[in-house]
Amino acid sequence: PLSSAELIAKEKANMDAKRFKHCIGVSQTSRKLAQLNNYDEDKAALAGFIHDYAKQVSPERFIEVIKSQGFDQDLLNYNRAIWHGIVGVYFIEHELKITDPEILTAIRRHTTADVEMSTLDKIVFVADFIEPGRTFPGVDEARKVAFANLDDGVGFELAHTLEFLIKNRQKVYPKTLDAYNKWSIKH
Ligand code: DGI
Ligand code: FE
Ligand code: FE
Ligand code: FE
Repeated sequence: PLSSAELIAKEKANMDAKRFKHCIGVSQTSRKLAQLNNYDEDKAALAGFIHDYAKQVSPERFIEVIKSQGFDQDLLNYNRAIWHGIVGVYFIEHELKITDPEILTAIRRHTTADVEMSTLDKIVFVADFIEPGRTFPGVDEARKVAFANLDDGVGFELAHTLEFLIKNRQKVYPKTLDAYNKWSIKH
């Protein structure tokens, strides 16, 4: 494995300063959510730190990897918003040498969520949405809900994301909709 200094250097070199700051924020919030939910804090902090490692990889490079590495070719109908988690894991394995399957799955699911979500998947998904640098209208309520109950945080975030996508007439990745149906519906 890479030393922490090497990992931090690679992360920093792969994104701009603003994105790096976001990753620090997600790491800190992941640690806090792990503590509240009896999960391994260091593992959550690491997953949060690297979750957006591939966010600024070029579309050309993503397309090349989707075509050559056995990914679902339907991914070509989407863009970097979807690719940087699902396909980003390819770069995280090869360049950051991360092999922990729980961490890789949490990163894969961090944008769209999924019907099945482990505690770590939920932590990274929610931390990404409520880290201290986020300022969108509704973020304070999202924080309140998520710190009180992690599952409710997932449901709140998915409803907010669906509203955003529909308002902007953006394509909904089927997994995002499946996740909304699982986590956001009131019983
Ligand atoms: O990478 P971040 O910006 O920190 O956060 P993220 O990985 O959660 O990505 C958020 C973006 O992804 C936001 O602009 C909404 C978009 N997104 C989430 N689900 C879908 C989606 N975009 C499309 N087109 N379809 C989705 O289902
Ligand atoms: Fe992301
Ligand atoms: Fe997110
Ligand atoms: Fe993020």
